[in-house]
Amino acid sequence: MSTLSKLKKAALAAAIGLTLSSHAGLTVAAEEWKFALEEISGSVQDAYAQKFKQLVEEKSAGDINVTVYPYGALGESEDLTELVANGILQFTHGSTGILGSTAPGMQVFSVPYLLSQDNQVNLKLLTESPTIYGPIADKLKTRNLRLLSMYPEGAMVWTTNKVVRKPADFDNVKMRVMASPMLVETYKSFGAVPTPLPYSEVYGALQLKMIDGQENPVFAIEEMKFYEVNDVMTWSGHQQFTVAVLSSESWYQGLPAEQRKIIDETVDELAPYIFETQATYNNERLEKIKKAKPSIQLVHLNEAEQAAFRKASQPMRDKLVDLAGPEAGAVLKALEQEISVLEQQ
Ligand code: 6CS
Repeated sequence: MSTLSKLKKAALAAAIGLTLSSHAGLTVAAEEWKFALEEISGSVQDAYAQKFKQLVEEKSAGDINVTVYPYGALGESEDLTELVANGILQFTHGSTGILGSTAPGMQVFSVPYLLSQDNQVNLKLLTESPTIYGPIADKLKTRNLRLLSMYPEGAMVWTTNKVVRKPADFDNVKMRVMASPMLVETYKSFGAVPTPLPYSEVYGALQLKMIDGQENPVFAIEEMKFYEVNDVMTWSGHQQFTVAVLSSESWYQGLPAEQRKIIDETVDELAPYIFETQATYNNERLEKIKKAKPSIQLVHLNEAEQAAFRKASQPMRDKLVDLAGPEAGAVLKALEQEISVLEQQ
């Protein structure tokens, strides 16, 4: 093939969203699957997507190329979910905090103290739960979203400028939350002033003192540099940051069986990998923060201190029903039941 016709073919393939790969001695058009992240390169979501890319490309022997789009390339979290629902992107991550505005039942994961302190329990729950892959996934299907998997990205840690050990310490403290009505209500119940903001605006808002604090896992506090503009990190034990891996339902259903199998197998293989990776990332990033800012104050709430926040947020169970309907209340009860059974095993 002449260089010109090779170039023409490449340009045409690029125009229709295909890339070229060599297969059994022939140059064939590889399909491109686009995977968007709500986080930057080097994040936990990036680790997931890069491994997904590696496994899918290996399993398809080069017939499929996965392109990973880090946060900032395509839009905010809500935009990414919309692009997947419309079939423009094939995969995205959806933080349950933000996904609640698309699928109200997802707000169940914003109920404080829901998940177990034991991540082996959470691994089983988030990858196999009949409630998650039954009623919750069915609700997402009505928005043309397929729930492929869920995983935690680490314990939520508060960053603030003052020490917060009891709900009264949150008085007048403006805490940034993801745009979820449940998170707004939760932080009100904790005694703070919740302030929803997009992820990209948190650093600037902290720097300009438009907000006083925020919550996120340690790896995110490090890579988004929130520790530079806050002085205290507090492990409150109230929640894990959980995320859903989503694809377009109609796109998935239209795939040949062998490609659906590649996705399903890859997602299964990734579950233990990402559970371990997020723990490593969170541990390593804490060391980075301590090195970069030795003055950072690290606070771990003890059992009694946690109990005060737990008590203050008790009405959130009823609030979930007010905000997301009785089905969400039933989902919460079913998940609590599953967690308690898994904890006994
Ligand atoms: O706080 C947020 O909005 C974001 N936090 C993380 C760790 N991932 C994505 C999410 O949008």
